[in-house]
Amino acid sequence: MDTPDKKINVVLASRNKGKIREIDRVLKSVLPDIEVKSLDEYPEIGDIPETGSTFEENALIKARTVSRKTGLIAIADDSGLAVPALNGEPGVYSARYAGEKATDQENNSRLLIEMKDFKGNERRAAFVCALAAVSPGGHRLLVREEWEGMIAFEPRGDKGFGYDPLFIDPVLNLHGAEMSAEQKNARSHRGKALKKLAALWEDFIDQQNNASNQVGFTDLQ
Ligand code: ITT
Repeated sequence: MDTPDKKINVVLASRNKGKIREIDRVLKSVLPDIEVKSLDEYPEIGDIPETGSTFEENALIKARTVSRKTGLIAIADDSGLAVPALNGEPGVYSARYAGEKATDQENNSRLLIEMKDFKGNERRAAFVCALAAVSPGGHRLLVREEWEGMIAFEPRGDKGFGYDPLFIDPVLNLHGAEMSAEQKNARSHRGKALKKLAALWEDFIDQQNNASNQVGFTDLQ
């Protein structure tokens, strides 16, 4: 009798509900062999200080910390909005642009104020997403994707999260917060990064399996 393949447990190292919803949905379709556990199952893991100066560094910090504390593979997303005319701000500070505990609405208001005199190309922006997967043995997988668009003068839509109400996708000509989950995942920095991660996943798992077999072998010598 065939036994079904055992799913690989993976912890999603995020407490942002908007991100979690999007990541869960895409992972179910691109990596059906993994069981995604929530950080809520590990209340002892407190806030993880994001001390890096790049999205990649912060994604690795979050994934490494959660993998060490749970003994499982962890996937972390560090993302944000970069406006070239604001020298890349809010960048890695996107979640706290209007202050340490700022709401999405407060961050959006600050962005509109900072950009109030910007016209045309000065309103160009890109969402960036760095995704890191780290295994307890220290193997890592890191990918990055971007979503280019424009910042509107007024918010629109009630879907999504973060800066979605202000971000206009030039292809669909819709604000992020007006898009269905499918539309956003097909266009977004996160949707594209998740697909890139899925394409590299098998090699990542093989690497860590080979390494643990080798450890077993050396232990016997
Ligand atoms: P975790 O670290 O727990 O995952 P966080 O919200 O602190 O949650 P980040 O430091 O990566 O995560 O900050 C991401 C911020 O960037 C997020 O709070 C939004 O303001 C913005 N952002 C990222 N992706 C977005 C998206 O798809 N749509 C709208 N805003 C987005």
